[in-house]
Amino acid sequence: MRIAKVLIVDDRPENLLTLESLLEQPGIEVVRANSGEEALGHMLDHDFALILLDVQMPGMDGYEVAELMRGNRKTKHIPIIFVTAEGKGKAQVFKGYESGAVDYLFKPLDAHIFKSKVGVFIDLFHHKVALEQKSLELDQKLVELEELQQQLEQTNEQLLLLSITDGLTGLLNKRQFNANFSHEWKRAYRNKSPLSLIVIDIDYFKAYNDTYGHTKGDECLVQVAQALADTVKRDVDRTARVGGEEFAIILPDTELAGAQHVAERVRDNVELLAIQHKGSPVSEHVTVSVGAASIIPTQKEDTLSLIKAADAALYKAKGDGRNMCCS
Ligand code: GH3
Ligand code: MG
Ligand code: MG
Ligand code: MG
Repeated sequence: MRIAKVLIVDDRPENLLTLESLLEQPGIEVVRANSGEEALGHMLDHDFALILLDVQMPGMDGYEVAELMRGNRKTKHIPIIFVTAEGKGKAQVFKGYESGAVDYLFKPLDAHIFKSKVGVFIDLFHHKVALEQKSLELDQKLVELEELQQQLEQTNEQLLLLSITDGLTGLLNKRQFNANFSHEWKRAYRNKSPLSLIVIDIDYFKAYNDTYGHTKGDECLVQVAQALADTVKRDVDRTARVGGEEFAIILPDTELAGAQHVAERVRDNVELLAIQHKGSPVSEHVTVSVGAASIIPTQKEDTLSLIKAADAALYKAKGDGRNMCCS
């Protein structure tokens, strides 16, 4: 338990001695002051549980000390009990309360009354200290809670990201492609705006795996995916891995000419990766075939029509010799 400090202020040493002996008990530390000025000096160094203040003192009297304390943010909550000579009128007592005292005791002091009154304030002080401690602990908990909430948010964001991305390439996964595609379809239908779809398939990828192994095959997929992501510049465009070695790009607000342009850049950029492919009959490097299609939707739920059109264009690109774009 924290020591409760009590300041006693009196100009007469014998009064200070009396007060000190009455206050002598474990848990209480007494600080003495011989004048109002000295009392104020102590205020800044200590956190007092209680002040016992003489009224009549040469120099600054008890009322002035009390008023100065009330005017100071640091000391205004410290309880003051005036201790003064008996025989003073009611007016004096009122003046004492007005200057901020919580009680008024008369000398000679009755030990029993004195101790019980002081005891009340010492108890209140301990209660206050305990509450302050609790409040500090709660503040600390609040900081921890905020940290935990931040971690939770980050984890949720990571989970969300993982649930929509393809683990190998970091592109959107098939499920998210479907969700985005149907969303963009509805928007294009509402706005009567063109929606384009590009589908991409790596040429002779089975042969690539057979020649270089599955691990190299995976590395190739990552590189191709990166080339696709780098090719597609607009924020609204969405690039996804929709099959083993198949990719798709959704191009909102894009007409066929725009889609054809992107398709050709995609094909070109993959070829420029210059990934060696000895097993390919069409090129010494890894290449892709690309199908593009565009539509202004006239039906609310007919997403398959655009997918079929793009797939048909891809099939044509494969049939016409691969490493090419069709639409
Ligand atoms: P085509 O030019 O007609 O597209 O020939 P292809 O060999 O690419 O076509 P096919 O569909 O016959 O083969 C696709 C191959 O892609 C089969 C499989 O070995 C490979 N593949 C699919 N998914 C993965 C993958 O996640 N990693 C690796 N390394 N290979 C994959
Ligand atoms: Mg005096
Ligand atoms: Mg395929
Ligand atoms: Mg293929």
